[in-house]
Amino acid sequence: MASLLQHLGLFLLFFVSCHSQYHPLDSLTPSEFHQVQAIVKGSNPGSSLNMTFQYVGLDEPDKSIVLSWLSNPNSTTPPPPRRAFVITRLHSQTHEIIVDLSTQSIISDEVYGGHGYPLLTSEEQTAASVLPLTYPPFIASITKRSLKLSDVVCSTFTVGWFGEDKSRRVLKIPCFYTDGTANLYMRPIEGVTIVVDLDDMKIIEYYDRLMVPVPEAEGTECRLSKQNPPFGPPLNGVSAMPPDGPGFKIDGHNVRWANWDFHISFDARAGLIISLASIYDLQKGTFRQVLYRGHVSELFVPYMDPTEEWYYRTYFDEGEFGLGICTVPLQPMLDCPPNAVFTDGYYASQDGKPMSISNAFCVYEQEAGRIMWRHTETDIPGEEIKEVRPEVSLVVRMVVALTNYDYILDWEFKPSGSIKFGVGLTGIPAVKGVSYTHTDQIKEDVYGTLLAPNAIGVNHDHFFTYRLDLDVDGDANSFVKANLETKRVTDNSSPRKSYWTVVSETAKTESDAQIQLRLKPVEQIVVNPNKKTKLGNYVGYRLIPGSLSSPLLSDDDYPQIRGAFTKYDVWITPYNKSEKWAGGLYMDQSRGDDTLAVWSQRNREIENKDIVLWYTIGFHHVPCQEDFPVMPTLSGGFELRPTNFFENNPVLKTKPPTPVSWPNCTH
Ligand SMILES: *[C@@H]1O[C@H](CO)[C@@H](O)[C@H](O)[C@H]1NC(C)=O
Ligand SMILES: *[C@@H]1O[C@H](CO)[C@@H](O)[C@H](O)[C@H]1NC(C)=O
Ligand SMILES: *[C@@H]1O[C@H](CO)[C@@H](O)[C@H](O)[C@H]1NC(C)=O
Ligand SMILES: [Cu+2]
Repeated sequence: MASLLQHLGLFLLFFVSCHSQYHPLDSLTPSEFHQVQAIVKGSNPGSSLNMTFQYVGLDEPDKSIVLSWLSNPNSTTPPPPRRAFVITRLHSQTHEIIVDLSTQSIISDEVYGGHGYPLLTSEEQTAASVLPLTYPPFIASITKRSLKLSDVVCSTFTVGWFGEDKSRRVLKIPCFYTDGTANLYMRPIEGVTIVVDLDDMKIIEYYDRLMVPVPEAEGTECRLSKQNPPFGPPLNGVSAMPPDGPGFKIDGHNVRWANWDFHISFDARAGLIISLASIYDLQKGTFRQVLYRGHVSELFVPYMDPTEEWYYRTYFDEGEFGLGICTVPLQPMLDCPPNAVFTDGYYASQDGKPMSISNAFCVYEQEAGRIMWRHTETDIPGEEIKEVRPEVSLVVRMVVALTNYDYILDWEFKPSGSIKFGVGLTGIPAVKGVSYTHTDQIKEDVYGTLLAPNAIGVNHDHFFTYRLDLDVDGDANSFVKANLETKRVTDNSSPRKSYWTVVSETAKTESDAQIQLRLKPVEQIVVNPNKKTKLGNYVGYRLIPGSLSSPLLSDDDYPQIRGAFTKYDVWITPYNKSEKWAGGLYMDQSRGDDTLAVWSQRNREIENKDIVLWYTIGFHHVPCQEDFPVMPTLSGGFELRPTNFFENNPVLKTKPPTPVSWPNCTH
């Protein structure tokens, strides 16, 4: 423990010492949040009390400016100007404001006139969620159900868009019963619909349509302190702090480990952003670019129950609630192993002041018992060769808690050049209260699985869309589809009747790169068409997809119009700084007019250009009883893997790690 604290101390030192010389992609600092708050409020002295900050973040400098500044760190040119992008609401209007921090001034302030609304703030959700508790018709509904008002807790759900011409900023308020449990999501109070107008902060619609029993509290607890014996067999923790401290260095927001170098930053909407990932090439004696910037761009979670109380539950969690805002402080030793180092994150409260999330990310070296490579050779007489390299990788983790669900999002950097993206789904499945207590009673479609008496776990999907601005050995890249095609042998030249071969095709425009993977055998490679290996192969990185779950909603269904960016597993777009959010900048009640699917209709050229890879990893979730009352993590992921990027195996000359010598332990 002492050494853990030392490492944290070391980390803080780095952090402080680098404050003066910030990196152009660093997230805003607490002091910068305060400056933005003062400048924006100062520009509206009369109404500053009524203004709400829906989003405050770094206004990312132009890529060309960042790259040229970074390539010449000793030049006298000043770093790109620090700017903040701010979205406020004032007098029922959405404002987009750009603040220049070097001149402490507002560069632009425009009212947004399009469809959709910005990220919700935590404060307005809290304010909306307590309104029912003093609303007489709701109190009557609770009394009618013989429930105690003091045990009712309400939450906030976004309402989606279902073809309405006019919209107001509203939320729906679901309520739950906590009598006898802390697992409120397992005790929904069904049948009541409450709509709150956020601009006026009052209930504008209320109806109580049906009486359904609230599922029982029994068996819903997930706290260890509330469990009774018998307990499961114990699990021994095996990981330990390496005696020499971590093998990585965090300098400001830059992480350096083994052959990797990258930058981490925090954003209220995206959560973790990885930038400027490059890998050291032992043969070339230099770092080579892989990824300019990468993050989750949207998280679409539509439920499959079309009834009055459930149809609208089609969330776009990132654009509506913010993966950063919902990031939870990681618990040392539990969420991350003992050797982890933690960093904090900041976002703006509704009032504009910085809110801190301590331990928002953890960084740790992982020795997971995997083998990096090995070979055994016994065919040489008198000589037996056994070469093994255990795998050690570096993980950056964040955990996002979106009401009932918890998502574990990992970036794993491997010395072999791969980046693995891990997605873990855990937490509490959303259940619907019903009258049934046994499946024998169910005669119609109930849109899910009975998980407990009176509780249906409703079917749904989780689609994580990643935006990956790959710069493979430079920013001019192409996208190659290497199709594996069956060839027939027809001329009797071989006893074989068939084999498969690779037929490569370079995507010229965006439509050539829209791929529905399904069962198609295709290798998808982002290559640099201007760089070849010594043997003449184009240097590249290929996408190894994860679980393939394409949307099953019809194209004309409203949630699918808004989530049209999930239609293809893979899209490629030419780089455009403003095309960051796959579902659009204003996701709440969006109408699907600013999605990746719409931008791509321009069918722009993507060959030998700075291109962005969009990849969606999806999960269809049919709940099962093991998900009750809290579900064991369901894991998935995908990988970006060097493909003819290096001249040969980049970890050929990696030495096995020195065995850890345990203190107080004799061999
Ligand atoms: C601020 O909001 C309050 C309540 O909504 C309203 O009464 C007041 O007039 C507003 N102030 C300004 C300056 O618009
Ligand atoms: C930048 O300046 C430092 C200190 O003067 C020097 O050590 C370093 O080599 C220089 N780097 C480049 C790229 O010129
Ligand atoms: C960048 O994308 C936006 C949104 O699709 C578009 O309006 C704009 O014209 C694009 N800019 C360039 C330079 O292509
Ligand atoms: Cu799920």
